[in-house]
Amino acid sequence: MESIKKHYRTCNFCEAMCGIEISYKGKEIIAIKGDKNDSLSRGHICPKAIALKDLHFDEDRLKTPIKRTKNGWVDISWEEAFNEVAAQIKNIQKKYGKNAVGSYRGNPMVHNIGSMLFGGPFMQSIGSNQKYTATSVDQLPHHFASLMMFGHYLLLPIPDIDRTDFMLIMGGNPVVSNGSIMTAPDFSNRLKAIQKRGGQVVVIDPRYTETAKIATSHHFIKPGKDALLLLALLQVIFDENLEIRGHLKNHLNGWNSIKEVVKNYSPEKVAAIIGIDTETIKKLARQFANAKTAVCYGRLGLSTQEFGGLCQWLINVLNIVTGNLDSKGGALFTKPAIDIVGMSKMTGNAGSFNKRQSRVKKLPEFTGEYPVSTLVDEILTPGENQIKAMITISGNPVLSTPNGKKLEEAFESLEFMVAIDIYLNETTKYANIILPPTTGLETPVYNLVFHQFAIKNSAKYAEALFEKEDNQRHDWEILEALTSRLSGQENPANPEQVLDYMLQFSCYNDPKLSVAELKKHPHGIDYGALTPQFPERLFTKDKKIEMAHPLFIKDLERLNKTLEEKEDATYPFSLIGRRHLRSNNSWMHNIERLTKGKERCTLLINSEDAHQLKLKNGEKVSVTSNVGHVVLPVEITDNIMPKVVSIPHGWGHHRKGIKLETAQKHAGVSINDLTDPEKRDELTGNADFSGTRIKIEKLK
Ligand SMILES: Nc1nc2c(c(=O)[nH]1)N[C@H]1C(S)=C(S)[C@@H](COP(=O)(O)OP(=O)(O)OC[C@H]3O[C@@H](n4cnc5c(=O)[nH]c(N)nc54)[C@H](O)[C@@H]3O)O[C@H]1N2
Ligand SMILES: Nc1nc2c(c(=O)[nH]1)N[C@H]1C(S)=C(S)[C@@H](COP(=O)(O)OP(=O)(O)OC[C@H]3O[C@@H](n4cnc5c(=O)[nH]c(N)nc54)[C@H](O)[C@@H]3O)O[C@H]1N2
Ligand code: SF4
Ligand SMILES: [Mo]
Repeated sequence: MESIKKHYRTCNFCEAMCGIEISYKGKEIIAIKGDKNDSLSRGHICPKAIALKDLHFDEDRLKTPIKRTKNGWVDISWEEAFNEVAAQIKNIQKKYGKNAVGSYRGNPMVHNIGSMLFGGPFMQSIGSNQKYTATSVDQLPHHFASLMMFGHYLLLPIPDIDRTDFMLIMGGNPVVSNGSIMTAPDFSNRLKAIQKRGGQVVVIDPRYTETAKIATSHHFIKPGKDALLLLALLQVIFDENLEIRGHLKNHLNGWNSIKEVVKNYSPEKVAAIIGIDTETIKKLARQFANAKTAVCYGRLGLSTQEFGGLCQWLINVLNIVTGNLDSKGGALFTKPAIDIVGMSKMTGNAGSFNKRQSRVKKLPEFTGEYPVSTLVDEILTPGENQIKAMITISGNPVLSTPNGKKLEEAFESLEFMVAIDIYLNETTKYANIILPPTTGLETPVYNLVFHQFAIKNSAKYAEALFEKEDNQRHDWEILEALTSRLSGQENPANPEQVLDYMLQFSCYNDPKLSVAELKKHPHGIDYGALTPQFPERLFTKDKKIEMAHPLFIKDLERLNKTLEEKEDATYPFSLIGRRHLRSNNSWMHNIERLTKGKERCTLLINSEDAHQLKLKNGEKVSVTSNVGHVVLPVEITDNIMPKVVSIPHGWGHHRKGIKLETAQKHAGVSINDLTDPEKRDELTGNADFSGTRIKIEKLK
C-alpha cells in the first residue's frame, strides 16, 4: 500500500510564487494547500493553485505531436515531428532568408525554467530578427524606462510594500492579479497591514476595483490620462517645495529639467481632462510627498496605454523627487540568488533600443524584438524578409494581441507554422505541427524572473512531482531537439545542471548555493528584505540616474496634443479590460473548477450609461470598434466610470476547430477582436489597450 506523501513547490501560474503543499499517493493528488512555511507566501494561495491538479489530468491536453493533414489531425512520432519541423525551417530559410521565420513567445514561458534556459539557444539557432513576445502587449514600458534611466532593462523598481507608509497604485489590481512586477503573495493582507500601521493606500483606476475596495481611497481617472496626473503631482511637489533629494542626490542627472518641464502641467490645467479635480490632485501630491515613506506603483493599465513609456518614466521620477527610490519603504531593487541583472556584466546584454526598425511599419526594436502589434503586417505584407513561417511557444496571440481576427488571416496564409503548446487552441490550430510539452506538476520550478521582481530576496527550487510519461517531452527537450537539428550542436546539459552553473555566481554563499543545497530547503531560503543598492548597481556609464532622458522629454510633445482632444462622436465609449481571480490570460478556461458559475465575459457599464441606452442587466449588446465587432451581455454597475466600459481579455473560445471542450461551453468573446494594432505607445511600441474607442448598440 502506498502511503500519503507531501511535496512542496511553487505554483507556476502567476507572478506571486505561492508556496504550495501537495498531499499525494502514487499518481493521485489528495490535496493542494498553501505552504505555511514558505518564506514568501506564508500559506497564501488562490483558487488557481488547486487547478494544477485539473491541468495535470485534463484530457484535452496533448501528449504527443500532432500533424495537420487533409483528413484532420494525426498523431506522429517525436522523431518524425522534430525532423520535419527542422527541415521545414531550414527549407524556408534557404528559400527566403533567415528572417522569413518569425517567432512569438508567450507568458507561460517565463514561468517555466526549462524553456527559460533553453529558449535562448533555440532562438539563436533560428537566427532571425523577426522575434516577438508578449512583452509588447504588457510590460515593455517598464523595461524601456529602466533602460533609459538606470541603464538596464531588467533593473525594475519593486515597491517595498511591507515597510511603506503610503502606496499609490495606478492601473493595477493586485488583489485579483496577485501582483505583477511585484511578486507579493497574499497581497490583500499586506495591503491591509499598511493601513493597520497607520499608512494609506490610494488607487487610481477607471474602475472601482477589488483593490480599490480595500484601499484607503480611490479616484476614477479617464483611461490613458495618467501621464498628465503624474506631471501635475510633480508640478505641485516642486511648486510647494516638497521635493527631497535623498541619498541619491549626487547621482541624479536632469533634476532641473524635470523641475522646469512640469511647470506646464498645473492641476488646474489637467483636472477636467483626466477627470480628477484640482483639490484632490493637490492633496494627493502633498500626502505622497509628506509621507515618511511612499511608493508609486503603476502596472498594466499604465503600460498598455498610449503613453505607457511616459507613465513608467514619471512614476520613477515621482519616487525619485520624493526621496523614495532605492530607499526603504519606497521602491527598491532586488538581489536574487541567480542575478540575471548582475550576470549581464559578463554577457554585456543590458538591453537595447532602436538598433533596427521593423520592415513594414519601421517600429523600433527593443532588446532584440519588435512590437507584436506589427506581426500581422510582417506576415501579410509581401517583400524581402516577409515572414513565411511562424513558431509559437506557449503563446496564444490570436486571443492576446490586438486584432486577433486579422492575425488569424495572417496565420492562415503562412507556408509553415509550428506551435509548442499543451493545447489545440485558437492559435495552435493554425500550426502544421503541434509539439506538446509537459507542464505544471511534471516540471521542476525555479523562478529566474520572479525572484528578480519579488518584494523580498529568497530562493527556492522544486523537482517535478510526477515523472513524465515515456511518450512525453519537456519544453526544454523539445527546444533542445530542434536546436541541435538546426545548429548541428548538441547541449549535453539539463536544466538542473545549467542552474547549478548559474548558482555558482550567487552572492549568497553561506551556505554555498547549488541545486542540491536548494533541495534541502523545500520552503525556500529567505534572504530578507530588499536593500538600497544605488549607485553601485546602476548600469549607466556615469553611475547616475538619467531623470530627463531626451526621448521622454520629446514624447511630451505628443502628450501635449491630447490637451486639446475632442470627444469622439462615432465611438463615444472608452473600452478597458479586466482580470478575474479564476482566470489566467486566455488559457485556463478549459478547467471547469475555474470557469463554472456566473457568466464572466460581460460588458461592465455604468448605470447612467445603461439608463441612457435603455439597457437591462444581462441584455446582449453589439459592441463595435474601428477594427471589429462582438456581441455580449451587459453587466450594469456603478463600479465603473461613466463613458468607460470593460470586457475581460482571454475569452473568445467559440472559434471552430479547437479542442477545448469546457472552454467552448463558456466561450465568451475576445476583446482583442476590437483592439486596434495601430494604436500603440509610439515611444516604446507597446500595444495600447486602455481606452479603445467603441460604440454600443442594442440588438434589433
Ligand atoms: N486586451 C488585452 N489583451 C491582453 C492583455 C490585456 O490585459 N488586455 N494582457 C496581456 C498580457 S499582460 C499578457 S502576459 C498576454 C498573454 O498572452 P500570451 O502569452 O500570448 O497568452 P496566454 O493566454 O498566456 O497563452 C499561453 C499559451 O501557453 C500555453 N501553455 C500553458 N502552459 C504551457 C507550458 O507549460 N508550456 C507550453 N509550451 N505552453 C503552455 C497555453 O495553452 C496557451 O496557448 O496577453 C496580453 N493581452
Ligand atoms: N487572476 C489573474 N491573475 C493574473 C492574470 C490573469 O489573467 N488573471 N494575468 C497575469 C498577468 S500576465 C499580468 S501582466 C498581471 C497584470 O496585473 P495587473 O497590472 O494588476 O493587471 P489588471 O488586473 O489587468 O489591472 C490593470 C488595471 O488597470 C486599470 N486600467 C485600465 N486602463 C487604465 C488607465 O488608463 N489608467 C489607469 N489608472 N488604470 C487603468 C484596469 O481597470 C485594471 O484595474 O496579472 C497576472 N495575474
Ligand atoms: S496567486 Fe494563485 S495562481 Fe498566483 S502563484 Fe499564488 S496560487 Fe498560484
Ligand atoms: Mo502579462
